[in-house]
Amino acid sequence: MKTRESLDQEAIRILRENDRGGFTVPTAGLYPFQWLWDAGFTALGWMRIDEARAWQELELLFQGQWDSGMLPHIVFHKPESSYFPGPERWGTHHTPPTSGITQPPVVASFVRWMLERAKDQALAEEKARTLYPRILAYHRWFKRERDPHNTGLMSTFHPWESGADNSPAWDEALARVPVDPHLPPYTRRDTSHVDPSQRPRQAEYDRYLSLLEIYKRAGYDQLRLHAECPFRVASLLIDCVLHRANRDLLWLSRHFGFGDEAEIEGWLRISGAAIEGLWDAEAGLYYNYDLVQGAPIRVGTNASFLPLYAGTASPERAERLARTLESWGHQVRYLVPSTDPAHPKYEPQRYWRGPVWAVVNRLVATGFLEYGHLALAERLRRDTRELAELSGFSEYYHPTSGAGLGGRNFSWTAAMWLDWAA
Ligand code: 9YW
Repeated sequence: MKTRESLDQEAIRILRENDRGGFTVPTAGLYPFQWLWDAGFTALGWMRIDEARAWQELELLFQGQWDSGMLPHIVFHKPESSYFPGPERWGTHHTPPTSGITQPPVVASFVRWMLERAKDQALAEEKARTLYPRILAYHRWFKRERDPHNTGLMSTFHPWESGADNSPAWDEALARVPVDPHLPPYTRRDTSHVDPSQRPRQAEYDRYLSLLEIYKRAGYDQLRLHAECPFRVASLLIDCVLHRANRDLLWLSRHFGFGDEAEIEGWLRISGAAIEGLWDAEAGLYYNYDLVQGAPIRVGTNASFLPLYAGTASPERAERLARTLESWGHQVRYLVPSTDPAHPKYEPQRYWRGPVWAVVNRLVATGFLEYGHLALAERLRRDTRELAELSGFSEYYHPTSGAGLGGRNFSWTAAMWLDWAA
């Protein structure tokens, strides 16, 4: 059992060691570039140590932004061979090199948090004001190119975009993706860093990469992908995070007097109702949605609680979600497992199929706290703290044993300690 002081020092050491001069790698070796939502969480951690460095994390992330407004999920700032697929395989021809898909858009919300908490208010005002138009362009891209029919739900084109790569929620939708018969040969790198029993299976990787070939053939034209991409889902991680991000963008617009309120309020009205349409009264939680089949995906995940973070749920639904999460809490020692522990596809050690992720705990706990479920919010914080005390700052954790899994010395887990769990 590690002490709070030694963990404080360890978390700071991890961020400093993973710093590559303005951006933070999630963990050395396994993930040697800058990832979108990792950068957001990691910036919250940097805020506790060095505010200027925290803002810089987001500035470097936006160096990868496309002219369309899209913010890619990986920015390949410097060449590194320890990760696959790298920039050549993505073939996006962007400078700096980037991937061609996005990830949960946490940035607007975290910029608001950073601004509200900053000790150096002058710096925070300047940085947030400069970031604002770039975030707005990103959210406009979502609305224009991922929701062209104004349904209120964004099309997610890759399991990687959801942030929860191999969640059982994507199994059926991914199984329908044909493996490209001309898929260029490749060697996975992830399984040379981490025990393969804690990573996605090979059949999933072949389909992850087959999707890339489809994007390249479509020239990354998003509107073509609505017709041509065989994997299209509405992901709670994307939709709930974006809904809250738009609430916070609205707040920033008012704060700075940018005058974009009417546009953003219009998005919020539609997305709020659409997220509530994902509620399942019988299960007592929200489901992701398969846009190809036009049907809910009946697998409970840690994202099933995120409409609380979005702020779209009624108090009655929040109460019901609390009961559901408590029932999960009787089945595992540490909340929140990434898959319903009673689901047949629950695998407690395999990545997004069961393990606990500190960053999702942070979002779910924020939701319960804001709906007045203080004891449950506190339990999530305590569980996250105890996992770090038991097993250090791992990528994810076993919900029963608390063992650290995946990559070690992990930036966003260390950041969540500094920002929240400690
Ligand atoms: C990969 C960096 C990323 C996270 C994702 C997580 C994993 C990368 O690591 O994906 O190559 O599989 O699933 O959410 O941003 O920490």
